[in-house]
Amino acid sequence: HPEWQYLDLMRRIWAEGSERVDRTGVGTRSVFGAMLRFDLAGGAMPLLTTKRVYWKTATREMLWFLTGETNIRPLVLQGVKIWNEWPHARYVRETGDAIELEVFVQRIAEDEAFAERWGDLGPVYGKQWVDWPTWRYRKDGLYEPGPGINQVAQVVESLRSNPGSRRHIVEGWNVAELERMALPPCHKTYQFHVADGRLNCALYQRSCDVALGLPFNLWSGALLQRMIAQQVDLEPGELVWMGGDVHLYLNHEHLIEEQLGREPQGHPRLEIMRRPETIFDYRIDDFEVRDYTPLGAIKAPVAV
Ligand code: UFP
Repeated sequence: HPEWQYLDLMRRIWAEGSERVDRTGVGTRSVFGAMLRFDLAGGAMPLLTTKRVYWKTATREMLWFLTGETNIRPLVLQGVKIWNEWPHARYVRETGDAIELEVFVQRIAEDEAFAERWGDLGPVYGKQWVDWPTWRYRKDGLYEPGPGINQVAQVVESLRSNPGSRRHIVEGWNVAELERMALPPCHKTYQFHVADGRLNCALYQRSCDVALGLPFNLWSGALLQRMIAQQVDLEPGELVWMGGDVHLYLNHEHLIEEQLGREPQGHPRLEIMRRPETIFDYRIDDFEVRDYTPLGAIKAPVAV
């Protein structure tokens, strides 16, 4: 079962990882450099079955990326909570007003002006993917903003017109803008590759929280691959996931021990119910997961 790759990675990091103090102060065990491979033929997805993964939440996030949006408000209004901690932490830090996370999120939902001021994550994934900023020089020697680059649209176009290319890349790591991002991109590079009528995808993740982040990142990477494959009329191929600093937080011990005692359950598949006009026209109802009978969810605190 392909999920053993995930469980083996988790086991290895917990047993052999180097203990290090990380940015969050929580502490991790970490290995540097890891690879997982998943064959998406027949609709198979890297959706963990040893605990329930909220794939609809991850799907809503992916669709939000594709809109170019960087404010958490549209996610909050859909009940997606995954990005809430970051703007909340910034609000508390910058205003000194130590309001509860729930109260902060409620205000983001109800007060559009407040959301405008405090709900933005800076130029994170969505912005870089579909509107990478450019600059051009004016005659007077000053420069002004040029048209943004839609990397996702360009990759779809290049996969159609020049499938053999080795340059099908969507990049999130915009060095000049890192400082303005709430979190520099973790799943920073996607490369696509066409062979034998199949669309492969390599995903490079510089930093990976194996317990809480990776289950989402695997689903989302495969989802993007599936949507793009559909748009360019190719069969889904392999997802090759590569991690840089691949770690487990020390306060996730209960999750790790529980999950490592479990075994994979069946083979979930993703069905895309419709073929939208473009890569930007997918909706949450277009996705259905079949044969997903996971073991129960395991809660653990996210390190901010
Ligand atoms: N993280 C993930 N996947 C993501 C995401 C964050 O694993 O998609 F946005 C984790 C990795 C790390 C932390 O534990 O969040 C980011 O911290 P840093 O920027 O210090 O690497």
